[in-house]
Amino acid sequence: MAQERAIQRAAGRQAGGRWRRRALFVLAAVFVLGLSLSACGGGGAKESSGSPASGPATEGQGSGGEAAGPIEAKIGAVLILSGGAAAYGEAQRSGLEMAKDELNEKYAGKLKLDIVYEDTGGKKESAINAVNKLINEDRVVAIIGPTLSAEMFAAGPVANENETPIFGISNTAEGINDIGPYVFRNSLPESIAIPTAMKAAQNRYHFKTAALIYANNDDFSVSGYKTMKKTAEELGLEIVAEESFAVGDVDFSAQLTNIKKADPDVLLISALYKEGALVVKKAREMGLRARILGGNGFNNPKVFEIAGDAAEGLIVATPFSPEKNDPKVQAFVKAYEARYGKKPDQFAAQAYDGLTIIAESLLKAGKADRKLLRDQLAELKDFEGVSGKLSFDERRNPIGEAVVVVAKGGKYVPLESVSD
Ligand code: 1QQ
Repeated sequence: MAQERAIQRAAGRQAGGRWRRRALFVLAAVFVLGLSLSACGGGGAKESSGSPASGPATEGQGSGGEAAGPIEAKIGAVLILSGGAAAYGEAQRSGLEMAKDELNEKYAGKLKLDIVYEDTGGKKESAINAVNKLINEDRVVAIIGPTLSAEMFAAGPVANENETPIFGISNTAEGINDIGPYVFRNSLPESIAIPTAMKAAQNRYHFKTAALIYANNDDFSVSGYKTMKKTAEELGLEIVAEESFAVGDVDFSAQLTNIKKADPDVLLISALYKEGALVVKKAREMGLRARILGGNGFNNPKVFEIAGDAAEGLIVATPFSPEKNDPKVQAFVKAYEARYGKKPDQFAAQAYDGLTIIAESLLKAGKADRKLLRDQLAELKDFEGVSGKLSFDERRNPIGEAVVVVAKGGKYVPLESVSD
């Protein structure tokens, strides 16, 4: 018995020793945790206050006082990375990744960019959810995208109400900037690009009649259609047919039968690349003789993949051409080709410029602060990007120029460089 009690006491002492050691360990852990929490306490307090997102390292930026680390800026990118318009988002992500790496290297020690990607699949609800997540959970300082104007009309107001800059790199519909003061874009509006293309084509081919076809459930396509119609009327063209379809449609025979009957000199198409290229293909298969002119949706190489030879002669306006004889553009094209094995399109170029504009505005702002960034963006003037020179008008709309290109042998070349 005595022996048993001695064994129990010994066991109790051992157990007591273990508990004491555990208690000491827990105390030490709490102490260390407390220390590290207080070290970044400013960042934590700032985030929960609902004020503009900024990492702990941004504290003290712009004060001119003690040296702080680089401005750490988390940027959201809301892109179409899946579904029928994914080629736009893929080009945009490539442009953003390249810009991010170059900018982080160029501004090492001053600025550290991080991008959080969200895929919308081209759906408005997904764009709204993505923007909410980026603002409230990821606490980004700014959002790039969404890809489509339709998505921007849906999700832009959410960013604007939350006073978070949202920067369109491919929204070309009318009215984007009217969403509010936190909404920007560097993509040339169709109201500038389409008339430029139509006037250049008219000067060369002297059309008398026009037909129109467009996607009637997509804001960009509807806006482009309105601009095309208005410009055709201003140019004195007679509109002999007007047809529409929905995004996702694959059979356009009924509409093109009507258009063929009307026999226009020019067919104006306002559509995203997939449906637009299928319309071009079918129109040629049916023997339509008209010249074809399209909007911004056609500025992606997928058009050539889908339409094949039928794309030959297609006229489009774009602010970016990889053929442009400008050292800045050629350096970009070379670096992009080396990295991705293909030439950049306009969507990659505008994404690349978009992130560069945000980075430079953040440096001017001095810290990753949503409001300071907005104010700097609004001041942008004469930015020399790969997609051209950019300033904003008083409504933050881009002022820029478009080049008119025509499809020749599987790529776009300047209209003025061809003879027929
Ligand atoms: C818009 C467009 C599309 C072609 C972008 C991908 O210009 O939705 O505004």
